[in-house]
Amino acid sequence: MTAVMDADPARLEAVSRAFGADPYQEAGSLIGATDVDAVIIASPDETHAALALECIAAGKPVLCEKPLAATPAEARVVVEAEAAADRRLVQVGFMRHFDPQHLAVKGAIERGEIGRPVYFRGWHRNRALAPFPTTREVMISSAIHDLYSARWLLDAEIAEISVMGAPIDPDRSAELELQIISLQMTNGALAVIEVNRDSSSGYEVGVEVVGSDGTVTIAPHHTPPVRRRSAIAQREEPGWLERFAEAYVLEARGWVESMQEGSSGGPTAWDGYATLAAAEAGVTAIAAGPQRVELGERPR
Ligand code: ISE
Repeated sequence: MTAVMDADPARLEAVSRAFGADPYQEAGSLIGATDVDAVIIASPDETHAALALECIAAGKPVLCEKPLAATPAEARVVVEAEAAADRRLVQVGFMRHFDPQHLAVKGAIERGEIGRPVYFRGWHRNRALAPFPTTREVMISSAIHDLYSARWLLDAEIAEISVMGAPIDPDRSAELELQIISLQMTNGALAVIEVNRDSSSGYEVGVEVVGSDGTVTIAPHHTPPVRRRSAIAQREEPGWLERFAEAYVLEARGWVESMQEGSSGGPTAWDGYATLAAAEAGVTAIAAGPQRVELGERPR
């Protein structure tokens, strides 16, 4: 890591010193630096699109944390800018794409072990963490991962989204921290996703795909059960950094290797746009009922 920029001077100093990376006060000068070959964007969501566009303009590959942009329209501008550059430059940080447990599910589907996938069931449970999320953040910051997984594992776009929401502890927050999302996919498959931002236990993400000739369910990721004094205990991870620690490393390593090999893997700018468009439609659906997801033409 040759350079780092952070708006927090103390954190910038600490990371710069820990990794021997040149500290930058401003992102544009980091992106333009001659000894910077590629960029990871892990800044606040509303800065993602502009920084990704700067990377594309500089011709530098970029791994951009989700969401790709603050709005689908901004994400579409990134998609078009990459298409105009006529080379794959953008990967979006849907790290479950690199999680071994999710890849095992994807592999079973690709080997035809369940026949034609017809139904995706997802669950995504977080422990309550301050600052507590708004209804919109539950969808855009959390459910966006599950929407990506449904698109990825069913190999189809989301045609229509419906959402029901409820507060979990109204005394703590009136926001809809529990959201049940129903999808109809462009290939006719269906999906139901439960997103819960105040799980009473720990952090858990699960997927199950039902096919025409079988069902595949993600293996549990918890530590092994311990039996003791007539009780069985299993430790759940406290949060996503622990649960997906391996996936984050595999994501970054795969991104670097794709650049070294000139290959292109992982979630694309289009994935970032299409998944965000579905999430935005989901926010609307909470109050307005089922929404069609209109993506427009995908650039060649
Ligand atoms: C967070 O931003 C993430 O990306 C995590 O993967 C997700 O589990 C969490 O709910 C989000 O807030």
